[in-house]
Amino acid sequence: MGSASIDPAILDDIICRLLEFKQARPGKQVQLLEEEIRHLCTAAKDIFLQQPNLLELEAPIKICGDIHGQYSDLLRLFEYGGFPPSANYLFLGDYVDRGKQSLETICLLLAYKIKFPENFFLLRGNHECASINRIYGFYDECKRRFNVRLWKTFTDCFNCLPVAAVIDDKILCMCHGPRAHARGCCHPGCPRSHSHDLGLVKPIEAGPTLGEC
Ligand SMILES: [Mn+2]
Repeated sequence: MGSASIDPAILDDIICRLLEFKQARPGKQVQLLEEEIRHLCTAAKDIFLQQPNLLELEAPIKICGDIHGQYSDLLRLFEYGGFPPSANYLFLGDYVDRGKQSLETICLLLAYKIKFPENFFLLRGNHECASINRIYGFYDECKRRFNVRLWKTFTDCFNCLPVAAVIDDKILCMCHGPRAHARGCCHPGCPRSHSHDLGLVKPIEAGPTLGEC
């Protein structure tokens, strides 16, 4: 554990409050304290940096796509698949933007990452990038519910997310698939010393522009 670790009782309490949403009316907000969210970001960042940029995982593991701030969908997904750690999870990225509850979504995911670091995995999506989530909703949600400083703390954390995973040496997983990564790194700001070029696909000189999914 790094210096940024969270008291396990506080972590459990954060998860508990985020899950109270299940019994609440749809759209209810769970407003954590700013300090708690900062702790989630720094503790999760520590774990991301301790683990490789290309994760080597084992089946069985449930693979989940974009949540995009739809917190009730995230909870429904856990209701179907089992709440961690009853099942192992790999999320492919795009946790924030577009939906109304990016903060609840990313906070629960980071909290589970900290609680179950070897059973719960998060990849970086193109929306876990300041230049994208500045525009598509997450910045505005952080500013409205907290402040811009907190958004910058999330940026520091997102910059350390791993970009890809291989399951049982067979299944390659990354946000939007290899084509999205073919032009080179789409994750500026990453402090990792090694390249994001996974050597899997040739860079495309000219081709259709990939949309923001
Ligand atoms: Mn997306």
